[in-house]
Amino acid sequence: MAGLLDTLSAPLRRVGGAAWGAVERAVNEERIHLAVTGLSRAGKTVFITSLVENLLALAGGRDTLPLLRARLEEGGASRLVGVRLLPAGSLALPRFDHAGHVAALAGREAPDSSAHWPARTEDLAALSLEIVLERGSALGQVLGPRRIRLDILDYPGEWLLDLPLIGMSYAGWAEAVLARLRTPARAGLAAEFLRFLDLFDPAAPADEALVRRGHALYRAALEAMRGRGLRYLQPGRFLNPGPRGEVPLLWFFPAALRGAPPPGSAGALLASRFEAYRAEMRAGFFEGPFRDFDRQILLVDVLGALHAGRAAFEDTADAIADLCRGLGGAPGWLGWGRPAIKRVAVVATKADHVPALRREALRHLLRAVAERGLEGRPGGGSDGVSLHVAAAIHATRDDKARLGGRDVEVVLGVPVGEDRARPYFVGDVPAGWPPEGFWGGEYFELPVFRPPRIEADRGVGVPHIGLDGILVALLEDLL
Ligand SMILES: Nc1nc2c(ncn2[C@@H]2O[C@H](COP(=O)(O)OP(=O)(O)OP(=O)(O)O)[C@@H](O)[C@H]2O)c(=O)[nH]1
Ligand SMILES: [Mg+2]
Repeated sequence: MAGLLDTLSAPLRRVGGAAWGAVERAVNEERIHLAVTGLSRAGKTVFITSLVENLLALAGGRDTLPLLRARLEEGGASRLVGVRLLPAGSLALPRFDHAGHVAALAGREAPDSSAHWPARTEDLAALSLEIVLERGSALGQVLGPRRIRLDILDYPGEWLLDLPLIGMSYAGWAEAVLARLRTPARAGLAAEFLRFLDLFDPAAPADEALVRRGHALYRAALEAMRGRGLRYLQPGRFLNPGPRGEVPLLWFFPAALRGAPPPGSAGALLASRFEAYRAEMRAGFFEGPFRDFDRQILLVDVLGALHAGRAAFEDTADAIADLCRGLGGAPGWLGWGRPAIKRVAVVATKADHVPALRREALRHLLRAVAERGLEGRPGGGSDGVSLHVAAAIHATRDDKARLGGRDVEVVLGVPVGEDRARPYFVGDVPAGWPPEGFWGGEYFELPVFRPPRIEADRGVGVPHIGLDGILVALLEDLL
């Protein structure tokens, strides 16, 4: 049987190896560009690291992804032939440092061998993974195994929010940012910048020192807002400049223009830098490596936003809504034709902060957040969209504790910097958009639990919640 493809291919082989390679790839290889997206600190890098480790472990015979394993079983045997990280080849992008992230989680980088979370992402990084599957059908016997090539991109989360920005003019963007900045949750944090703006005249001749001062104050305001859990923060490179560091096109800030600014004025300088920034992000990020993806994971730290208070929660929801609109996947998205996104998995991350009983409520809360975005999605609605609750790395275990005279479900985890496990009670997770009475007004952060120390060399995978369901939803048509 296996001879059939050989017989059919014989003329092509004579034409040349390159032609044969192309035919073989067309028949046997499916290339998927998977964008793992999310705002800053949503959990992208941890997610990719765990996904890869668990896929490698699954191929090594460990039951790390039960739903995926079940999907690949046929007649009592697995159709999974293998999983491997592909060599970097001639990639123009930096490579995702999978080994480095695993080493941190395995405690190899710490003097006391304790596990650490990977560091904040400062630049784009790419990774390619190949999943080899036996074909189920009789035709499979003729053609041999299929290869699914997953190209995955990691990037600093702050940059994603430049997506709504690149469709705007300077004047329109500044107006929108200033309206948000003057809301009560932000005005206090941006007070010094707002006072500066009161005295700033965009029609006056450009004074570089003054423009730099405005830029520094705006940037300080963004940092203060990020520190309070606010997430709708633009431009992304003000918070995370990336490998090119401080370049003059960054030195702008939002200021209200009254009509077109005269040539040589401060307003004209701000607008020209905004245009240069926009053009660079568009060419270097959104139209470059970010352009071709056809499946998407959107990670949302719903619990973190909920705990940071009403302003942070609404801010995250607004950001997610605008991203869903932009990333929705209709051809012609933001004016340049891009392939449609076939499947989107929207995921509430870090679900190991709540015990199993409350994860269903978290899913409903995620639905409420996602629905606002999906309504405005080009092409409309929730086609191809699935909702999930997950923890890329399960750093806790469920337990019960006595609190205020009653038994409550808690999670047990070791906070970073401590060495004993503590119970943590997340409080109520509303099973929908939080009602008025929900908000207490205070701000607090979710505890950061130490990750479990993984055994990097044994290929046993990483404990997680829900990664298998996400993979099945995203890749089902290919499995
Ligand atoms: N308990 C728990 N914490 C998590 C999980 N995933 C992420 N975290 C926490 O969230 C932090 C941020 O995760 P990253 O994966 O670095 O987030 P990111 O989206 O890559 O962030 P940027 O690179 O800054 O955009 C980690 O350092 C952990 O503290 C998880 O599954 N469980
Ligand atoms: Mg990251």
